[in-house]
Amino acid sequence: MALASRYPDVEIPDVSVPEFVLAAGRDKPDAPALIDGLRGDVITHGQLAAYVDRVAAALHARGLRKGDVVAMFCPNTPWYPVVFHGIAAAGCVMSPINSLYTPDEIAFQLRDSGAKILITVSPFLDRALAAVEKAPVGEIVVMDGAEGHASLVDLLSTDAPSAQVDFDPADDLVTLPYSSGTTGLPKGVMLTHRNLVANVAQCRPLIQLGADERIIAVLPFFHIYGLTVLMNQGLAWGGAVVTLPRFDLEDFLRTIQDHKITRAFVAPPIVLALAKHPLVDQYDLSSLTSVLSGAAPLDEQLALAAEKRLRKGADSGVTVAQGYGMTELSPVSHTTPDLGAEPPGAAPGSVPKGSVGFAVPNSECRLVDPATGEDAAPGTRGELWVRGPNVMKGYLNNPTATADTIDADGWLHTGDVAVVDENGCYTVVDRVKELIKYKGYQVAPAELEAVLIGHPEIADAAVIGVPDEESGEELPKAFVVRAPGSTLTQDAVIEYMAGKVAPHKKIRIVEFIEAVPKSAAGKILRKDLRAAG
Ligand code: 4UW
Repeated sequence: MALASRYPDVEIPDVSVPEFVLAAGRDKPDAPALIDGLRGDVITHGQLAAYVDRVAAALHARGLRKGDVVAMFCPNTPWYPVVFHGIAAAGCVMSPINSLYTPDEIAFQLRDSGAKILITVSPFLDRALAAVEKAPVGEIVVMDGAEGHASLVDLLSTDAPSAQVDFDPADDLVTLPYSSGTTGLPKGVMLTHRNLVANVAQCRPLIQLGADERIIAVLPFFHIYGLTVLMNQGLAWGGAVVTLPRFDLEDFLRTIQDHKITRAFVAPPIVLALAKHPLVDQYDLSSLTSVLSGAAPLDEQLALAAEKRLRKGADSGVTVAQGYGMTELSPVSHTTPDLGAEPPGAAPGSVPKGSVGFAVPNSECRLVDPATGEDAAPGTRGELWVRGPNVMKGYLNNPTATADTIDADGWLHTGDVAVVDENGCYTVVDRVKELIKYKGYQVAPAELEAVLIGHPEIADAAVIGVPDEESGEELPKAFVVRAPGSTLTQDAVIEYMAGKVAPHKKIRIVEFIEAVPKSAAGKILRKDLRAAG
């Protein structure tokens, strides 16, 4: 049975992402759009629109056209949104690369996405150059400049004519982030202009950002949560987005205080710091009205503790609550509304703390018993399926994985298990897919298994996530079958992997086994490994 959103449908304008997101700023060209949280540099809404036009023109002048992929390998700065919207306004597709990636991981994405240009920053240039040796691109642009490379200043100072692009928002891709989805290796998630425009519009009735709000952007723009919720939602209603290049608790707290941040969209480790770290008391955080956490489960008691602490002394009504999303959903499917923005008939503050809130407008959900494929009985758990205008177009060059994830009726199977209460509030209670989340980042077991098997002394391997009581994190654990005669140690396996993958994907526990349990079809029986510990 399809459960419709409790919110009335919203209009989804049939326009490109830059046209939609930059519209609000046209009425307030001198107001800040982007602020560097550390340096204080400001880009106004008027400058943003002008710069976006120049970046698009420079890309067109290089011969790039609709559908061409441009990869971005950059930390959060005020220039990231300029470049993203410039790429989008040129009709090109921005593929965001995780800042922590190793050259091998970067090369995989460049090759798989077919990126024509790589845009990076000078501190990342060594890794970028090592990656393009394996997966060549036409050009590397270094935003802040480097010998022999075009810089952002070069792009902005082009006198080429503005790019003229005839958009078909429902069909044209705007971004290509990578996700492992429910199984297998990372895949390019094809998100259209309409997907991203829809998702910002769908959040509007729940998260009612005012034109004078300030959003702190510490979560990375290279993750779809940062791209849609922090950057695009933050700009679309005329507010200002204050960027930080990485999470450092003192910088984060000082930026909230000094820039009078009103909203923080974060992940659970930041809520943990807000609840527990002594430094928090040294800053005036009273400008905050809302802290929303997502990307991994947030403990209910932790949310309550953070909320209590932030309210103390500040006489503020700040709320700490949760949203839920997935790259393949652009990403928001559920979130906790602002107080007073509950759907018709629901009482203010009626979202339980452990819940991820209501389904966004224009969407429907189902909770399905994975064993039977039937709808779960009311009030009982089932796999969450979502249908709506924010569901991806599919996985790049992978019709099989697409068909395994989006069924013939358009339902996207999330691989997460949820329950819904009588008010229509959803709570995520489990995950039935392979994916591991470490500090909100994706860790795909299949990817780590492939790297492990690349070791000459490893005959076979399987990876699962195991809960760590102390940190509340899931830790990637490898079950390793040694090659005959090998004396490989646990530490040697950990060290080998640390040299090959980004820090969040490191194997943290190793157990040697005789054979990896597999089904007759050769699928790793992860639940047997889980049961064995
Ligand atoms: N509780 C439990 C949660 C939760 C969760 C996500 O890397 P991806 O593909 O995407 C994300 C997106 C997170 C997000 C988007 C919009 C938003 O508003 C918000 O909260 C404010 C968060 O992480 O990983 C998707 C997977 O991450 C898990 C879940 O398994 C999902 O399929 N996940 N949010 N609140 N688990």
